[in-house]
Amino acid sequence: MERTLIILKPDSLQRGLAGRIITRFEEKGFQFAALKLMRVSRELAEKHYAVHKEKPFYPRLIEYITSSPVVVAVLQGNNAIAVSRKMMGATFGSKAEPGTIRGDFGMSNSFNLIHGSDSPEAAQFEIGLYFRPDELLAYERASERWIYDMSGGEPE
Ligand code: D4T
Repeated sequence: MERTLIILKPDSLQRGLAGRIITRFEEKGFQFAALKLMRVSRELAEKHYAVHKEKPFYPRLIEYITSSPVVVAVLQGNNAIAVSRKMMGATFGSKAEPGTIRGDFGMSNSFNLIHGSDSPEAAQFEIGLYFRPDELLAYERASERWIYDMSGGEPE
């Protein structure tokens, strides 16, 4: 099973959408390996978004992510990165398809409600930035055998 980091950005909480967004991932069948409310420090934000340092939107991105608390979570599931990013929709709320999180809840391009790791390497790096190893929990869910067809030995 793959793990990925998601962040419900400040606008998700300020607009009272955090619970509904979390529910979408629960209903889809993801398992939460970690979940917490936190304030992102400038230092942490700069580490996370280092790849965007030279981009024109970088200063506003740092302002935004540090402006108010966020919910960070580690989602676990088969193809967790691709599946969760598909649920989020295109980066800009104005372009995201209806049915996706950004498409259903967002109008803004920069206030885009949610972050999700975009590769296994990014997921490993970002999970390590936001969580200590002992905050990641492994546990059995009774529903697991009805979320995936395991009859072939692999999740289907
Ligand atoms: P994140 O990283 O938040 O999951 O978003 P994406 O993976 O979908 O998008 P990204 O890395 O290209 O951009 C990171 C972050 O910067 C904001 N942004 C991006 C912005 O404010 N203006 C822009 O022109 C772009 C490209 C939105 C997401």
